[in-house]
Amino acid sequence: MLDVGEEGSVLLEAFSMPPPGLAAAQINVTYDPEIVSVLQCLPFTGRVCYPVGKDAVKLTGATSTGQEGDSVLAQVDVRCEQPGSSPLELEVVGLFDATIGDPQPIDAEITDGKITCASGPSPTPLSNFWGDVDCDFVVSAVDALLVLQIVAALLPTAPCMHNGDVLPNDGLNSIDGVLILQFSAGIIDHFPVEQG
Ligand SMILES: [Ca+2]
Ligand SMILES: [Ca+2]
Repeated sequence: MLDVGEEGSVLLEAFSMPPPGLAAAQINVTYDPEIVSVLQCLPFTGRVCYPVGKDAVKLTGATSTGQEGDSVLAQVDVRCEQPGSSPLELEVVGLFDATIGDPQPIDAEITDGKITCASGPSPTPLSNFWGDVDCDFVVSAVDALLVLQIVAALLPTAPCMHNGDVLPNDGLNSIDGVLILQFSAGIIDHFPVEQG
């Protein structure tokens, strides 16, 4: 799982290749270019790996001796572009073993991968819940009291002080505290700042 803008790597691996081992491979990997972009594809031992179009990388290559067991074929470096999930679909065009003079196809079970991009720590927009200076999403007498304490310099700040200036253009002062108190008591049903 990556955040948007974050980079990560995906390994293309071959598992449990029987003797004489994997020698030639051609594999296409497709992905969702809306979600991820491929920065580069690093092949291992005797292979080449390159992007094809906007939504695929192609891995191809051959080694004269086979690779038995598990091996890494390539490393694909990706970056998350959008929140979401991109499949990594593998299409095995061909896998051949290292039988000299007569490479035999290898049957392989394909395991597709997936990349999940989280939206990440996007900056939360500073939205106003007017009158609520202690961030509890309730406008109460406590909020009015906090404003009055700030105005009296008894308190340096409040967690959501930006919600306190309900009569704008004159800074935070005792009028704001009174308005918040009136709102909490139901005497007024909106603040001057909310008009227009
Ligand atoms: Ca509150
Ligand atoms: Ca004010």
